Amino acid sequence: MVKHTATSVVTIERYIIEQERMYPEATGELSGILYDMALAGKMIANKVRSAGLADILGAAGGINVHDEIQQKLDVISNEIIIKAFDHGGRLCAMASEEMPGIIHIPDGFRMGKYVLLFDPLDGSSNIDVNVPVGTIFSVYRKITRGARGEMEDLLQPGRRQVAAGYIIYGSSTMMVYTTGQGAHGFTLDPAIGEFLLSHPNIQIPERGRYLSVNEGYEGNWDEPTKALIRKYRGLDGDHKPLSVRYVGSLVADFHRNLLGGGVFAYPRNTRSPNGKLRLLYEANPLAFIVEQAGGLASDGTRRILDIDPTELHQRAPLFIGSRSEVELAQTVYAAEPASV
Ligand code: P6P
Repeated sequence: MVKHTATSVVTIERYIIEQERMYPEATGELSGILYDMALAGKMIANKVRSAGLADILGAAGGINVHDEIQQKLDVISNEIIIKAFDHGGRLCAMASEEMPGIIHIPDGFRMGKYVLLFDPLDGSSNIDVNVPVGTIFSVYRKITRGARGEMEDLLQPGRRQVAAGYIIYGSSTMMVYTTGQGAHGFTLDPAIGEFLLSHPNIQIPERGRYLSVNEGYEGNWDEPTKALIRKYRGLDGDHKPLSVRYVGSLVADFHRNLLGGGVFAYPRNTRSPNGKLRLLYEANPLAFIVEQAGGLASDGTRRILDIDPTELHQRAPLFIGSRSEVELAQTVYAAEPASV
C-alpha cells in the first residue's frame, strides 16, 4: 500500500484500487461497490445542493416505514442508490431504511455475492433549514446458498461487515469509508467532480471534547442514564465537562466527534425503550468506522457489532465515539442496568 499524506492528490478510485491490491484474491467487486456508492453520493450531493433552489423542499407526502413525513429528497436519494446498484451484478439484494422489506435485484440482471444496506438521506428533516445530512451504507458478503439474496443475508451482525461508510453533505461533501484497513476520508472537489483523499487513516482522540445528546429527553431517562450524562457534563466533580454539540443529524454529529473527539449518545427512554436509531442502517456502519478509527460503539452493555439482528428496522440505544467516554457508559450501566 502506497503511503499517502493529506497533501497527496489521490482520487478515491485510485485509493480503492491500491487497497484492493493488498488482497491478491480480490475480484474487484467490492471495489466496484465503493465506486458506485461514490458516484451515487455525487449525484445526491448535486440534488441536496440545489434543494434550496428548485421547489423540491418540503414533504413528498409519502410516509416511510417509521411513520415519519418523507422528505422529497429522501425519495430521490433512495431511487438514486437503487438505480446505481440494481444492474451492476455485484449485489444479490439490498435493504433501505426508507423501505419496509428486502429489495431484490430485478430478474434478468446478474446477481453478485454482496448485500448492501443503506440509509439514503439520514437527518432529512433538517434539509429545509440547511443543516448537514448524510448517506450511510453497509456491505456484507452473501451467506445463503443460491444466487438470490435472502433476509438471512441482510440480518447479519455488524462484525461481519466487509465495508461501511457515509457521505456527509455539509459545508463540503465528504465520503468516509472502511474495508477493515482503517477509516479514510475523501473530500469532493466540485470543480472536477472527484473525491480526493483528505483524511488518510482517521484516528479518533482517545478522550472526547464533545457530548452529542438530546437533553430534551432527560425527563424520560432512567437514573443510570441521568447519572451518566451528569458525568459527561462534569457535574459529578470527577470528570472534565464536555462541550455539548447536538445538531440533530447523526452523520453531522458523528463526523465532528470522529475528527475532534467526543461521544454521541442516544439512550433508551420511556418513549423509545430501544432508542431511536436503527441498528442495521445507522449503528452498525458507524460502529465499524469508529472502531477502525480507534473508538468504540455500544448499546450501553453490548458492543454494537456483536448484536445479532432479528429484524431489518430494529432500533438500538447508541453510545459511539471516543473510547474513554463509551467505556464510561458501559461502566455506569454495568453498575446499575438501564430500567426503561
Ligand atoms: P432527536 C434524524 O431524524 C435522526 O434519525 C438522526 O439523524 C439524529 O441523530 C436523530 O434522528 C435526532 O433525533 O430525537 O434528537 O430529534
